[in-house]
Amino acid sequence: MKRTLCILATAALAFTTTGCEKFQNCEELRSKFPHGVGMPGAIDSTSGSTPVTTFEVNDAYYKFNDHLDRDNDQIACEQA
Ligand SMILES: [Ca+2]
Repeated sequence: MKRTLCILATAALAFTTTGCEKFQNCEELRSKFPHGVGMPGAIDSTSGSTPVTTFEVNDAYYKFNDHLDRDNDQIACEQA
């Protein structure tokens, strides 16, 4: 499982104190994570008969962008 750790960042306003970017919308998030980002063990509940399984597993990034998880399945901006 690929995981990206967030590191300390001090510069750009788009970065939080953990270094995770907070995105304004799914278009922005998908520029970094094309299939969305979610918590470990999350299961897509909104993509019909074929759940998205290719999202990036990264709990820190998910937590900073959980406002983009409209159905609360612990995956933000899931897309095949
Ligand atoms: Ca979701």
